[in-house]
Amino acid sequence: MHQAFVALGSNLLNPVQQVKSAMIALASIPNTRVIKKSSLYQTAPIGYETDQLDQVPDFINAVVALETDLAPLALLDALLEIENNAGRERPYPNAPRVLDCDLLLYENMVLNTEKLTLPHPRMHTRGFVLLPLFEIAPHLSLANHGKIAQLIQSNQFTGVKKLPA
Ligand code: PH2
Ligand code: MG
Ligand code: MG
Repeated sequence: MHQAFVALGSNLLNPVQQVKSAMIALASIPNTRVIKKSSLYQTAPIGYETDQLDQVPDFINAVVALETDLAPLALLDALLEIENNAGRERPYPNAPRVLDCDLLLYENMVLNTEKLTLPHPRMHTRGFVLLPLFEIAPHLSLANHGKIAQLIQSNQFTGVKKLPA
């Protein structure tokens, strides 16, 4: 079995329900178990122009730890299928989405291919990923950016609010 971490995000069509349903869908991937689930977090949108921001709804984000027998690309395909089943459309980059399922980490694997980059190339800059990840894996280190506890300490991540269980 291999350990993997997946980030979930939604800012369209009842995001809380989308993320909860995605957690259930992850548990039904073949040869895969959900080991840990973070709380849900309400997070301010990152990576949009300031003049767009008032039109972009807040996200709900969470991170899940998996154990899987699937290889990374097979797991990625399963994640894309979960997005598609949720009705994911891609009208333009960073469009509001019913569900985004990003493979963050697969063991300590470092991979740079067209289809998949591991660790996820932006995860070390994103409070909406690091804070839920820290909740379920406080001792984790990234192959390329060190301890996540350290990353959280040295960045002032704002706009990430843990929701009550
Ligand atoms: N996902 C993005 C871009 N910006 N901001 C927040 N708060 N949460 C996200 O999941 C997110 C984002 C691209 O995938
Ligand atoms: Mg994403
Ligand atoms: Mg994605």
